[in-house]
Amino acid sequence: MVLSNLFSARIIIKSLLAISIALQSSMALPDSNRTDFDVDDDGLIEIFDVVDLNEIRNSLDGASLYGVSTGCPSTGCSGFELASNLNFDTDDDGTFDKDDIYWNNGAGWELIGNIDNPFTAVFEGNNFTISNLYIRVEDELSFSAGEYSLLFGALLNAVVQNTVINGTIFFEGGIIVEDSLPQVVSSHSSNSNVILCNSVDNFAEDGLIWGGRS
Ligand SMILES: [Ca+2]
Ligand SMILES: [Ca+2]
Ligand SMILES: [Ca+2]
Repeated sequence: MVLSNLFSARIIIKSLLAISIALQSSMALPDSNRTDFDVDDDGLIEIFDVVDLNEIRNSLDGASLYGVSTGCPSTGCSGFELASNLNFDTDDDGTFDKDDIYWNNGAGWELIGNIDNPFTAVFEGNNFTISNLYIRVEDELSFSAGEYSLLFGALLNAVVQNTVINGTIFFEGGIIVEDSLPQVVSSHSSNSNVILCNSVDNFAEDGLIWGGRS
């Protein structure tokens, strides 16, 4: 009797485990299901799409993505690298609007990292382009000159290189300092290098758009 009860308990536990594993795998993002997060073993985790890019904000030290570092070298991973061009016009209809993943009620992209929690790793763009990145700023007075940024909010001991960004910072109103062009990162950088990065950007305000290059 005791043996049979034990046997039943084991079957129940096994069944529960199987259900749990099935639930976990069905809930997980496809991107987090990789068997190798650093395919070329250079210590930089590959970024394949905008969802991967967005997840960097939760791994500011570059050691993992989605909390996983499977496939990184034994010394660990120390950053990220673009493995593809990225386009924030995620439904590919030619415009960035409410039907795109990171529309965010019109606020658009949230910068990666801030002064309190800066990005501290390597971001290698491999000369790929990030397109249709859009940021809406309600109060441009919160940005002092030179701090207009499209991708990163703050860097510390970081390297960002070989990245091209095509995007727009949209101001709700007010005066824009014309010689302050959008940057890949804000001026909140400490002991960091930003090398060969290019933003081909626009500022926009009240229907006016003018180009800039930094
Ligand atoms: Ca890699
Ligand atoms: Ca690997
Ligand atoms: Ca779209």
